[in-house]
Amino acid sequence: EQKQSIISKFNGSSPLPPCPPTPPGLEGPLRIEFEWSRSMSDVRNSSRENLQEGGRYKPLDCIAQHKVAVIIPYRNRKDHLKHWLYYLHPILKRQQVDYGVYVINQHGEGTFNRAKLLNVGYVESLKEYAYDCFVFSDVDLVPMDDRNLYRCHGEPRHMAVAMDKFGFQMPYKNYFGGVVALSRVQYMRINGFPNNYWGWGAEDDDMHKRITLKGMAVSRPDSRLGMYKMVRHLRDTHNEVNPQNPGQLHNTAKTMNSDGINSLIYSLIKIEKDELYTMIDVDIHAPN
Ligand code: UD2
Ligand code: MN
Repeated sequence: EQKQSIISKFNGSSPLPPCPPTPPGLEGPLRIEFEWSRSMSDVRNSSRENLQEGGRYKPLDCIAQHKVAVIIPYRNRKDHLKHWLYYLHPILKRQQVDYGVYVINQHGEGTFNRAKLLNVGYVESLKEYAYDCFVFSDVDLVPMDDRNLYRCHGEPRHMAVAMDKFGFQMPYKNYFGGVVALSRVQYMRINGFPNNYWGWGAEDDDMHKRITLKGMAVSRPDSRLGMYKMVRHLRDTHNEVNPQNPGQLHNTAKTMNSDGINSLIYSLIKIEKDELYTMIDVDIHAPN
């Protein structure tokens, strides 16, 4: 009987069952430690199992109900990426997602633009596979409970609701930073994210505004499941606080239909397939 099912699994005659709504192998609360001695080869050894090139994975024994591109805005954070990969690959596998990890590297030394990099990740990941859900995650955030599922919901989802750096609370009511998940339909409804928030701040508030302006609500896990650890860090160079950014929030209603995924312009430099991730190196035409 078992042999028969193993044979049919490989000759394709009997399709795999859909994965169950609640993944069976979750662990719940996790112990997360950002060990400074962890090396990239430790990370490869613990994370590479059953991955396809570029950091892609599909459950082996069922058909995933969610095709998720995980998109990370990035520049010069090798150390953080290492911790992220170490923890997230095993978690995403336990969550039975059909996923790919896309690290969107801002080329050059110009002013950083997190939201524009996320837009690039959306476009570039869709060129590879028919993803229906996009999780946008900072490189320095690791969930402390694997029941916080990396998938999309009926409303746009804010996932990082209880971060250690904010005392495991929301810093303010409409906070939408850190890690969020939007379906393809939800993302297109808000015309993606803004392209003109250069430097640090307020782009996450603009995303939240876009969502409510289009009549959607934000869904969140409860604060116990939504706990996160952030790797401690200083503000990066070329990502200084931009005091112009908050003022732009007054114009979101006017500009969001013309600034977003429909006005995105960038130059692709290189796509590099690592075994644990796909690195998209991109020139986003930053001011200096
Ligand atoms: C907060 C929010 C973040 C975003 C940002 C404002 C948290 C945990 N996150 O992050 O979602 O809204 O404020 O812009 O509160 N990055 C690089 N290289 C750089 C600069 C940034 O890789 O040189 C990426 C990286 O993924 C990083 C993210 O951008 O995690 C956000 O930048 P940050 O970590 O410096 O900002 P932080 O922690 O204040
Ligand atoms: Mn951070």
